Amino acid sequence: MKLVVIGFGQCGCRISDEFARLNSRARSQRGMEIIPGAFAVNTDAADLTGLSTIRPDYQHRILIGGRRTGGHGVGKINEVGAEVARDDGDKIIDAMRTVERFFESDAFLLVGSSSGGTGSGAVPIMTQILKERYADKPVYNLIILPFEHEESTEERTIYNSATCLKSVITVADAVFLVDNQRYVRKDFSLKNNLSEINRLIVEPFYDLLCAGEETKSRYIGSKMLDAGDIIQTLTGWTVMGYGKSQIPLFRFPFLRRLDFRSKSIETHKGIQAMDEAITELSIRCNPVDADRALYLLAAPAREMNMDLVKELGSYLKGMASQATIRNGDYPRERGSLEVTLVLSGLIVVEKVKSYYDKISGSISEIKRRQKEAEDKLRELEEAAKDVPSLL
Ligand SMILES: Nc1nc2c(ncn2[C@@H]2O[C@H](COP(=O)(O)OP(=O)(O)OP(=O)(O)O)[C@@H](O)[C@H]2O)c(=O)[nH]1
Ligand SMILES: [Mg+2]
Repeated sequence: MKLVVIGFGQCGCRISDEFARLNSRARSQRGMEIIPGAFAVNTDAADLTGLSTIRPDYQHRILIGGRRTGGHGVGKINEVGAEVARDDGDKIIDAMRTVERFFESDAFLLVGSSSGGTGSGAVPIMTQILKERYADKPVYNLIILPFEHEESTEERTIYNSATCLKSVITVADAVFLVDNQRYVRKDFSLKNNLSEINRLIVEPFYDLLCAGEETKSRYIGSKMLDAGDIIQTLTGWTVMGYGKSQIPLFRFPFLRRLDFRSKSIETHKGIQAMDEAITELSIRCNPVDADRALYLLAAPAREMNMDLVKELGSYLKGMASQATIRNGDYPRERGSLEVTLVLSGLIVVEKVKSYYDKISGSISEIKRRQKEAEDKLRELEEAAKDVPSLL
């Protein structure tokens, strides 16, 4: 499957940059293209400069809201992020259209944090604009939820998240949720931690996107997972997980045949990887609430057999009992057995509900304060009306 990835705001742009690296990896390791376009859109010029892999021209790194924000971001006011996207939506599409491989994709993926200003406001608006323009292509969102400490120190965090989430779920074909807090690893410094988190967020897309683009016969499994399977699976609130277990690099073939235990070892390793994928889901949720699920098993061809694929299916069915489950196998690298898992159409996501609950109690107070701030600003402008200007 080929995705055009568009990041908005600092968080979204960095993750889009990570997708650009994923594509370089697919090209060099597997000779294929999975991200025909990776773009970065921001109201902050310095953040755009700080990226490393997305091409540095103005068609790939797109500055919006120039006159309004002076290239310095929207200061966490996501209404302004939304307005700027509405004003500059055509500019974004025009910039991307000039990139020749823009049309080669199966779907769009728009990325941003829920709690900032630019990404949180721009992702829903651009999703709506893209859906109107390209009715035949699904538009997916990947939304990053804030760390716990940000929720307690910054009131806008919850407000932005709630308004962003309510908006994206009404326009996008599916919304991948990622909770930053789930990725906190205490042994990294914050900056490295964010890069490491971004790498972990993007990693599960690697096999998933590559599997359907494979053309070499030795890498084609008995059930190939392609863009159609993925598109059929994705709907509404969606989470991803990824698990890996190591397997011995080499075992004598005659021993493998004789050893009645080897089959159970493979099954055990497979279940272990599936279990990790479920435990490490990108946001806490209960698989029983999923309407659809998909898993991809990637392992050396000799380790893979239909029994193993079936075992994994029944294991998952035991947990996601309401879900229609699709699957695929992908004969790949030696030494490990990897499971990529997608749960979609979730009917309950506690974290999302908690944002809605938290702001519905204080919505009138927040609106009152917003109005007060706007009134004060207007008063100041009014008072300055008769003061001569030096400009
Ligand atoms: N995973 C991850 N989270 C990030 C990254 N950068 C920022 N965040 C999170 O994103 C939120 C802040 O959003 P930003 O993307 O910085 O905001 P923005 O969209 O640029 O909006 P403004 O700066 O207000 O114009 C916080 O919750 C951060 O923890 C990143 O590289 N990776
Ligand atoms: Mg910013």
